[in-house]
Formats: sequence, C-alpha cells, structure tokens
Amino acid sequence: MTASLFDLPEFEPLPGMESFAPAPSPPAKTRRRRSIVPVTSGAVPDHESGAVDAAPAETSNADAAASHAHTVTFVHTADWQIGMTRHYLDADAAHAYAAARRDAITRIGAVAREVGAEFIVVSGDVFEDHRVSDKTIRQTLDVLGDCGMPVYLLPGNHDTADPASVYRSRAFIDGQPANVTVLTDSAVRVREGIELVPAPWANKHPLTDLVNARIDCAGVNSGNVIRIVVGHGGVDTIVPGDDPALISVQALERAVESGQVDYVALGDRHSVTDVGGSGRIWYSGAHEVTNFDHIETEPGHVLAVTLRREGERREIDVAPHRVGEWSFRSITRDIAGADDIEALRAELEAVDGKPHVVVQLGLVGAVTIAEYAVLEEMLDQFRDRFAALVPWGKIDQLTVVGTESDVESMGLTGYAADAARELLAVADSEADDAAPTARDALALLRRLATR
Ligand SMILES: [Mn+2]
Repeated sequence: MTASLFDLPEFEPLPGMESFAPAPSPPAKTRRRRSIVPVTSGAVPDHESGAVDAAPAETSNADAAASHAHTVTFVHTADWQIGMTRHYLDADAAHAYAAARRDAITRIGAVAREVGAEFIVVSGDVFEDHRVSDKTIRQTLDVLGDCGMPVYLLPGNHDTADPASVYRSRAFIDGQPANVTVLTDSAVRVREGIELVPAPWANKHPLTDLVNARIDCAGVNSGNVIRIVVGHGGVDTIVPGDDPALISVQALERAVESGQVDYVALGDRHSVTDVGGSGRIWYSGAHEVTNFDHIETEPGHVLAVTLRREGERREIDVAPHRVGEWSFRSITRDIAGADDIEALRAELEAVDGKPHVVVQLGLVGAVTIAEYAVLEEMLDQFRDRFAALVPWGKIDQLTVVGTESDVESMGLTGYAADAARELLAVADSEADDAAPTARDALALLRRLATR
C-alpha cells in the first residue's frame, strides 16, 4: 500500500476506517483567516521590497524593517489526474467529464488572476498516468499556457518523474509553454524572498517521508524568505498504517512553528483539508470531483493563499474557491411502496445540473411487481437525464415481492405465464445471484404486457 490511499479511484474506507476518510474540512464559502492583521486579498503590490529599497535615505527604522518584508499570493491546487476515466460513464458523459476537468483548469487561471496570484502550484498527480494520450497532453499544455502566469507542476504518484514519465514525452517537451515548470528536487527561487521547496515522486514506492526529507535538505531559513513546500502523499494523522512514505504531520508542524517554512501545499487527498493545527498545512483537494460524496467530501476547490513575512511577524490567509462543476452523489433509500417511489422521484427531480451529476443509488426494501415496474420506468428516464445513474454495488438490494395474483394481473397465459412464475420465484429468493436480473425481467415483462 502506498501513501496515496485517497486517490485510488474506487477506494472505499475499510470497516472502521470511515472516520479517517472524510476528515473535517471547511465550508466551501468560508474564508479562512488566520492573519494577525488581515491581509487585503486583492492584487499584491508588485514589488514592495523594490519600492522600499528605492526609498530615500532618511527612512525610519520601521521602513528599514519593512524592506525585509515579503508578501506573496498564489493558488494551490492538486490531483487533476488529467486523462482519468470513470467506468460508469457512457461515451457522451465521459467526453463531457474529460472536457470539464480541462475547463476547470481554465477557471483556476481565472481565479488566480482575480485574487492577484503570482503563480499556481499543482501539488502532484497532474496527469492520471504515463499512458495519457499525446492529444490529452497537448490540450492540457494549451490550457496551462493560457493561465497567464507561472504554473509549477509537481510529479506525484500517478505521474512520477521516472524515465517513462509524461514529462519526458515528446508531446510534453515539444509543447511545454514558457510559463510551465516541472518541479524537481531543487528549490526554486520564484523571485526575491519567495522560494518553493518541492518533493517530487521519482517512483511509485518511496521508502521515506519525501516531504520532510526535502524540508531538512532546505535547512535553516535565516534569510526571512517565504518558503512554500510542495509535496504529495498521505499524512500520518489521516492515513492509517506504517507506510514509511507517510508524511509526518508533527515534523511539518515543527518546521512551520520554527519559521523554517511558511506553507505546506499538499496533494493526494481529494477533499480540501486543513491538516493539523497550524493552519499552514493544507490539501487543496482535486479541482473536479473524482469519487462519490461518501468518500470525497469537499472536492472541486482550489486555495488562494497569501503569505506575509517580516522577521518574526508572519501572516497567512487561505481561501477556498470553488472551480469544479460536477458532483458524484451516493443516495440510499428504503423503498416500501408507491409513496417512497414518488419521494425518490421528487428528490431526483430536484437535483440541479443533472448532466453534470452522477448518482449512485442504493435501494433497499420490498416492492410489488407493479411498483417495481413503475420504479424501473422512472429510473430509465433519469438515466437519460443524469450524466449517469448507477446501482450502488452491494447496497442496492431491493426485494420484489410477488404473488400468483400479480402474475395473473399481467394477463399472461401459457408459456409467458409460466415464465413469469419462474422469474417470480428467482426474484423472491434472497440468496440467488440472479435475483436482480429476474426482477428486471419481471418489470420489463409487466411493462410489455400492460401496454
Ligand atoms: Mn496521489
């Protein structure tokens, strides 16, 4: 098991592990302020250090101190996994979903410009894997080129920086826009006073806490530099187990507390998550949903981060912005008759933006053959209207209860009536694997017979 539990496409929490998966995350619209003095979130003055450097010689002590102050605003995002597909989407929906995941990058660029960001960091898993098509790579690079500011890409566990890496492909190298940088182990000086400390994945099974190892390498931060760590993987306070690659939150907090680093921009977990108690260690979450809402609680966001550092005095402002448009919803309902079917109809009807919503439905209970036929006809219609409507694996276990009189009411005779009775016996048996198929066949038979 690698440290990247949360981006496994179909990861379901193990029994008793539910409490680990969707850790508390802030409401999307809440602005998180931890500033000593609130930082104005608009455009960051282009070069306050430059401006102060140019100030006349009679500057006061306060001005002299300010000459060492640095402020930066940037956008933190991760886990785009461009090229990802979901098996439950048909061709149309899959196409729309892929396009949405690209369009969300365009919205990230817009958010970045709106908040006055100087750059965008993508904390790993930019691409789904090494096999993404050249077309996907080229289209992604075009969108990145249009962001209008530097974009730093970190190789994560899906897009490791190994010899077969996407980043070494001809399509990537030929198409790489000037504003796009693939991060390596080397620290990056964005500009005076602003530094990135990246911890890329060189292979899929690191044997150490890469992020804290890179922080150790970066050493003491004596120069009043704003240091932004860019890392990927599971943290030990959320992911259970003893994987040596798990990132120690305690070590991160020490680095933050001591002033060695100012912010840790993490990727791998698809829900936006404030890690630990410092308010300076975050997962941005995926920019667009990748899994159902009982697993991913807050995907579809990016974080606008403003950091200010002036000697001992440090300020931070972290604000989530919604960029995702799709949602994957898990719904379970007990169906015990016509009223419950109508309630479900009303609930599904009320969902906004159906072409961008995938519903996973777990129905339990018991219905008559006639009710089941109504339910199936209703779900058929919704299947056309939602991006997808799929049964929720083992949870979906509706029992069809029927009697001889149900079969008689279909008005069938001869072989057809015998077949209906046979199907009824199978549909009623809880143990039979063919029960769901028998149930569907009965409902279809009823719909055909009562037309
Ligand atoms: Mn990952």
